[in-house]
This record gives sequence, C-alpha cells and structure tokens, in this order.
Amino acid sequence: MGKCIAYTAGAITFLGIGALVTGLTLYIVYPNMRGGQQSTDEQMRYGMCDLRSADGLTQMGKIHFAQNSSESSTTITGTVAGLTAGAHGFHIHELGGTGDSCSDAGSHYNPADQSHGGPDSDERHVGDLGNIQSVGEGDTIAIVKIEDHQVSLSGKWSVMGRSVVVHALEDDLGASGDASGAAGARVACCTIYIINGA
Ligand SMILES: [Cu+2]
Ligand SMILES: [Zn+2]
Repeated sequence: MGKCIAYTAGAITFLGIGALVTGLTLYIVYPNMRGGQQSTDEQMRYGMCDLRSADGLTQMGKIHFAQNSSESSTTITGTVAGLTAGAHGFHIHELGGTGDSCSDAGSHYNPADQSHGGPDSDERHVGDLGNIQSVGEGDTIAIVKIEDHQVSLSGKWSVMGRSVVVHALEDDLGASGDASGAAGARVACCTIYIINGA
C-alpha cells in the first residue's frame, strides 16, 4: 500500500517536471508566444521607388530602401540613368504625388520644421540627402549609395508613400539659405512604396 502511494507520487513528480521542461523550452524557442505578435519595430523593412522623368514618359532607374529596425539607419541604393553629367540634388519630398512635372511631390520632407541642409548638417530636412553624381557622356549613370540616420521606413516620420525627387542642378546643402538648396527644376521623381508587406 505504502509502496503504491510512493510510486504514484513519483509518477506525478515526473510528469510535473516533464511539463515544466516542455513549457520552458517553448518559452525560449518561441518568443512570440510570450506576448502574441513580435514587435513590428524589430522587423526588416524594404521600400522601392521607380524613377521616371518629370513628364512621366521615361524610366530613369530604381531606388531601393532597406532598414533593419526603426532604430537603425536606412540604406538607399540604386541607379539613375539619363541625367546630365554632374551633381544633382537628391531629396525625399513630403507628398507621394508625381504629377504636374513632379510638383505634386510638394516640398522637402521636413517634419521637424528645420532649415534646409545637407545629409551631414546639424540642421536639415529629413529629406535632405544631398547630391548624386551623374557620370559619362551620352549614356550617363549615377550610382546611389546612401546610408542615412534620419530617413526611416516606419514610425511617425516614415518616408513610405512620400517621394524621391532628382533635380537639374547641384544642391548647395544650405549654403545660400534657399529652402530647396537652389537645386533647380525637378527632372525625375517617384513614389516610395513598401515591398515586404509590412
Ligand atoms: Cu527636391
Ligand atoms: Zn531640404
């Protein structure tokens, strides 16, 4: 009789420890079970922009955006073909429209109400990405390779649904005090869209 109780107690303890180990394993291996959905802030995000000439008729390149998390910098890469050789202002503008020769894109994206600057300026618009360099004769190409700490693909200052605008002239990075860097006409633009379904 006493032996039987001891066996039963032993079996219950054994099962109890088993359940505890299983639970702990699930807790460690599947962190999502702790609080439902994983925080979206830790999600890798990608965006894309298909640049077209201001008249909308010519495809000029693709600009890719990637960001590890809402806290990390955003990498902006791509190529732009068909610009005149030299430096061209390259910005993110506040609106997503590309109509009316890119005028529908509005002003430089400036949620913190700052003065115009360059990407490394203390004071700058979030959209101030400086210049890209177009090289070559005839078939020109500009390589875009930017890492920026203000441009984000998520959160309240997200650039998703806004636009990229490339200008005819060099951006003076704030030297003249002009609100758009005296970069001249808009020669190409596109709407930035999400490509990872986030
Ligand atoms: Cu611009
Ligand atoms: Zn600006």
